[in-house]
Amino acid sequence: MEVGLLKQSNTLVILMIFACLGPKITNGPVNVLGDDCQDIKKRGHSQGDGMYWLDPDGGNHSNAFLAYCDMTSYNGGWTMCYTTDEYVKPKTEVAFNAQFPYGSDGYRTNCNIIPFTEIIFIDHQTGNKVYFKRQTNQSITAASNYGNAAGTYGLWDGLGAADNAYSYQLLICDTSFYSGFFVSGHTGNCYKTCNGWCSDSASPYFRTATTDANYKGVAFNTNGHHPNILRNRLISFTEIIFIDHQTGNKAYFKRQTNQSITAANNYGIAADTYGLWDGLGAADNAYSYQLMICDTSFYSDFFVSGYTGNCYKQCGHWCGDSGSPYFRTASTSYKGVAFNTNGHISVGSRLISVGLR
Ligand SMILES: *[C@@H]1O[C@H](CO)[C@@H](O)[C@H](O)[C@H]1NC(C)=O
Ligand SMILES: *[C@@H]1O[C@H](CO)[C@@H](O)[C@H](O)[C@H]1NC(C)=O
Ligand SMILES: *[C@@H]1O[C@H](CO)[C@@H](O)[C@H](O)[C@H]1NC(C)=O
Ligand SMILES: [Ca+2]
Repeated sequence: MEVGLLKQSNTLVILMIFACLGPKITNGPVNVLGDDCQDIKKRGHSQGDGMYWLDPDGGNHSNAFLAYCDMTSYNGGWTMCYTTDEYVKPKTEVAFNAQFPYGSDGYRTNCNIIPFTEIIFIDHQTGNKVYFKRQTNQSITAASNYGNAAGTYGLWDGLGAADNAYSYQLLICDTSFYSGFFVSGHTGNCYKTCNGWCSDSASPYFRTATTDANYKGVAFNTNGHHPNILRNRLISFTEIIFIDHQTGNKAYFKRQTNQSITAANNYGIAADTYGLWDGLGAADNAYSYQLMICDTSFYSDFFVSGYTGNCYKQCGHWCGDSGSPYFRTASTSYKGVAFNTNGHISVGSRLISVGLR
C-alpha cells in the first residue's frame, strides 16, 4: 500500500530549474524543483507522474530530496510518502533509494514537513485509490503531529473508493506498536489515539501493519481491528530463509521450479501448488521440502516442512508428519517455534526471522 499527501494550495512557491542533481533513475528524475508535488502541479510544471526534486523548507536547496509525484490521480499533486506491506517508520525512514522505486516495497521519501489537508492511500494489488479531505481545510504537517489524538484534526471526508457511509479520522503515529498514517471511520462518537482504537471493529481502516501479532497485515478499506487480516505481501520470491536467533543457524529453501510467487495471492493454498523445494544452509538435505502460506486461526505464517509419505500438507492438515524438520512459528494448538525440528508436537519457544527473495 502506498500513502501520499496533497498539500494545501495557498502557499507561496518558487519554482526553479534544478540541474545536475544525482544520477538518472527510472522515471526521471524530472529536473524541476518545488516545495512539494502539489506546488509543482499548481505552477504548471508537471511532466506527469514520476520523480521530482522537493525542497519543502525552502531557502538553500542543498537539502532538496527526491520524491515520486502522482500528478494524475484526482487532479494530481500527491507527494507519495511510502510504499510498504508491513510496519513502517515514516518519521525516520525518509530517504529515497533508487533500488526501491515507487510502488515497490521499500519506497520512501520525506513527507514530514509537507503541510497537507488531503491524504491518499493506493492499493497496488487492486489499483484502488482512496483519499480523505479534512473538513476544515487547515493544513497540518506530520512532523508536529505524531502521537496526537485524532480529535485534534476533527473529521475527514472519504473520497474515491472510500465508503461514504462514514466520516473519517486521522492518526499520525510513531510508537513501537504502530507507526505511520492511519485513517479509519469515526464511530460511536469516539476519536482514536495511537494506542486506543475505540474498539472499532466495524469501520473501514487504512493502515499498515502493527507489530502486535493480533493486528498483522495491511488494511485497505477493510476493518483492521480484527486479528490476522490478510497480509498484502507484495514481494515475489522463489526462496525463503529462516534464521534461528538463538543459535545463529540459517536454513533456506529454493523452489525447484524457479517460478516466483507472492504471499498475497497464495494464502491458504495447499503445498502441492508450489511443488518441492530444496533445503540449503542448515536444512537437512535428506528431505525435499514443501511450503504453505497460512492465515487461519489455527496457524498464520509461512511454514516449511519435509515432504514425506508422498503427502502435501494444507494449512489445517499436516499429513500426520511427526518425522521431518519443520520451520514454523507458533500455532494456536501446537505451541512454540520450530526451527529444523519436528513441529507436529508442541516445542519450545525461540526467536526466529523469516525472509524472502
Ligand atoms: C547551502 O548549504 C550548503 C550546505 O550547508 C552550503 O555549503 C552552501 O554554501 C549553501 N549555499 C548558499 C548559497 O548559502
Ligand atoms: C478553505 O480555504 C479557502 C481558501 O483557500 C477558503 O476560501 C474556504 O472558505 C475554506 N473553507 C473552509 C471550510 O475552511
Ligand atoms: C530458472 O530461470 C533461469 C532464468 O532466470 C532459466 O535460465 C532457468 O532455465 C530456469 N530454471 C528452471 C528450473 O526453471
Ligand atoms: Ca532547503
